[in-house]
Amino acid sequence: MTVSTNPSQDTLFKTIALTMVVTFVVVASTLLLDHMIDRSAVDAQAVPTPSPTSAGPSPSVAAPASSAPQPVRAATVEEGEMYLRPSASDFKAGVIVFVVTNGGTIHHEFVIVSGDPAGTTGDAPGRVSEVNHIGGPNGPEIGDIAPGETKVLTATLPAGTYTAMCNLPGHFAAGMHFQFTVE
Ligand SMILES: [Cu+2]
Repeated sequence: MTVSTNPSQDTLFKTIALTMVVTFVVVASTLLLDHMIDRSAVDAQAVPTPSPTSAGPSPSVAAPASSAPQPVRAATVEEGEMYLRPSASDFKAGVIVFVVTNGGTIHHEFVIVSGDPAGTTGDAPGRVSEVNHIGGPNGPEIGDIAPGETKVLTATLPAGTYTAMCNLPGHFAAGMHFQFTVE
């Protein structure tokens, strides 16, 4: 009884096992073949693609990005003696964030006025006028940034041309300003 059952079970198991192995091998080889065909197809496509890309389409793709930078909503500004360097100069109208870091060795400030104050007279020698301060005399500025300090200025600006500057005596004239546009 047990002797006759065991061989038939063995045969059944062997059949199942063989079927599974054959199925596995077929599936695996099919997948492997598919994979190889896919890869060779990709490789075959990949070979001609780079040469046209580097020869033709690549410059035309890069051209719009470089000729027409997208306006942004935030920028970092590095300032020091005697410079003011923004990471962007074309902004999108609305809330704009300036993250200003004083990398210099003396105190500086960060003031935004509309237009170009160059050549105007401020309230003290060596300063330019801040009459075009956005939103009134106290409109967006960071009055004091210590050496090594980073401060954030958030301003809501409509479309226009603006000047950001440090208006400590002599600093504007020394080069601490840049113009930017909001569109
Ligand atoms: Cu300054």
